[in-house]
Amino acid sequence: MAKSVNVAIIGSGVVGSAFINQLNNLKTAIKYNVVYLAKTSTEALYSKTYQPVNLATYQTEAPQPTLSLPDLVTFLKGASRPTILVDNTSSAAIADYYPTFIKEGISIATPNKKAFSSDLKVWNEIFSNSEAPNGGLVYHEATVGAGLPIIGPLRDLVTTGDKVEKIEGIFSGTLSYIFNEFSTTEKSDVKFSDVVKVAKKLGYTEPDPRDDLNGLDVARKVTILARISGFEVESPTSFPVESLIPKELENIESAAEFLEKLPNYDGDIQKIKDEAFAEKKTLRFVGKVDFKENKVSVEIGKYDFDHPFSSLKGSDNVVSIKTERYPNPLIIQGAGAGSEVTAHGVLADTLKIAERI
Ligand code: NHO
Repeated sequence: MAKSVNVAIIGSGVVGSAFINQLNNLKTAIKYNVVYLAKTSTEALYSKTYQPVNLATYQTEAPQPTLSLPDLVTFLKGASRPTILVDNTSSAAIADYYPTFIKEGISIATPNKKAFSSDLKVWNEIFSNSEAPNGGLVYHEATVGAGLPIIGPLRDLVTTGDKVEKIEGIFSGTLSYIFNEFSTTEKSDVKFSDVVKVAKKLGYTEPDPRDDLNGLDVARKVTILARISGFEVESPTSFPVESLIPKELENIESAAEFLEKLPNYDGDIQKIKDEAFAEKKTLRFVGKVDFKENKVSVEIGKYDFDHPFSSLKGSDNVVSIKTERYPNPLIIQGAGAGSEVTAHGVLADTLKIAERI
């Protein structure tokens, strides 16, 4: 008989709906029974007899109220098959519950960064529960670089005994786009505020661009990579993070007013860009983990015109991993944002878990 596993999906937004569509079109030997699908925080599809949810028609089916997290654990544990919980939300409450799910033997695949980049205590709890007998597995490739293979290969290097010396990368699709357009190897007078406005218009930024420009999303991703490499980062606010938001505009209420006033500060970043250009360098917004200098940081960096970071295109991500085995760094580059690539990262993790449980 073919192997089958149960899947519980939480969230059907941008990534969640792409995930559901990819799962629905999957052709593998393992059968995936979606026994619970929370479309939103209030509406869910499930049946007491664990009948699979129809992924082709889920959008129009009449929902029931969602189960509370403790009730969800009870429901999933009542099934005869092992379960993979796919969290496609950015909910901190669900992330805080990961240690319990894992302790109860429920595995997790997720692009939600919250649990892995908040307090170190939660990270430790998640992975110690996962290593315990009967603990669930945890895969979170899409928390850094969307579908790019970064976390898996980095974990493989570390577990096989390699020593990370330095990780350096461009981890925000939004900030990649902004800097790739703003600071080029050819002279340009394009203004920082204009690039931010175009990025917003193209849908590359969060509704309030300050949520990209404050560097916190990059800090969360760097926290995750640092921890995998063995750097015990306490939280994403425990190391220096350069914000691209002018101090005076931090507390302005609306995103619209922020964008209106941003041009007043173009001169400051233009000066840094011109200085870099004179040295034949570009500006890039980078996250770094440097073991030699015992330092984790998020900042604007300057890169020679012929450095791989300088030739980055669109909203691509890039990471350079220097280890004992790879003194010439391992470079991973490609689309690091978007629903399809993020969803495929989550789905690939789901398949890996299914093979192991
Ligand atoms: P949405 O579209 O807001 O969807 C979230 C859904 O969860 C909503 O439908 C909401 O109703 C539901 N929900 C919330 N709480 C719930 C609860 N308690 N129970 C049930 N449902 C609940 O968010 P996204 O965009 O689909 O994101 C989902 C997760 O993927 C987030 O953790 C996000 O950080 C992560 N993620 C998204 C993207 C993306 O493409 N949208 C990326 C990476 C990770 O690589 C992508 C990217 O663009 C990264 C970034 N913008 C960059 O680098 O510039």
